[in-house]
Amino acid sequence: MNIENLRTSRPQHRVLKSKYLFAVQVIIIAVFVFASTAVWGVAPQTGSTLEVTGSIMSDSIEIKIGPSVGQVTLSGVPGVSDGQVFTSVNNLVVSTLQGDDSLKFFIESSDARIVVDTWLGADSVSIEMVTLPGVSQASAIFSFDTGTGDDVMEVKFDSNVSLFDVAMSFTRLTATVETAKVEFEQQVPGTVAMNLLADEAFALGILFAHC
Ligand SMILES: [Ca+2]
Repeated sequence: MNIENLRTSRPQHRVLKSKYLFAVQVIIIAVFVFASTAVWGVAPQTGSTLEVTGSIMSDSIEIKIGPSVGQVTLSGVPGVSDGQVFTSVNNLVVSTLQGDDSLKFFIESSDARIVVDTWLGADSVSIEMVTLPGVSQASAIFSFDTGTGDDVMEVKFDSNVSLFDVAMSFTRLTATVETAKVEFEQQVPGTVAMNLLADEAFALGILFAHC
């Protein structure tokens, strides 16, 4: 190899090295992104929609809605600070991924819209909703997809309004024994419109009490 060839080969070597480093960086970033959405949770807010995603482990997540309108407080979401508060939220979408997850909602509000997907694992989901004083109407729209595993859903309402619209759906992927319990306490005279949709795998129990 003459001197001229040596001079021309060095830039090519640098180009190859640069491409190699770029590929390594891309792989590292891809692994980091995958790990960040799997081992840790995320909670991005887009407009009025908050999407909460748990980890692939067994999570114990608590979500408080209210008492201020649009306020949501998260605890137990890996990667998200406990007690972190979100505002102007009208729609809440929660996925717990794999693991035997515990998901609890405490709602002090007269309007709640929640979509839950518990993915794999034997999961438990509970919702307690209490309407605010001085409000005459309330609405709750809950959608549950329990994925695989035998899961337990419990929903309790404490109503102080004269008109309450409730719509809930319970679906699952492959589980054979699913349990859904609904308790409704109407504290004042009024009307409750409850629309329930559950597929055949759910043992659905409803307890209604009124003043
Ligand atoms: Ca999980």
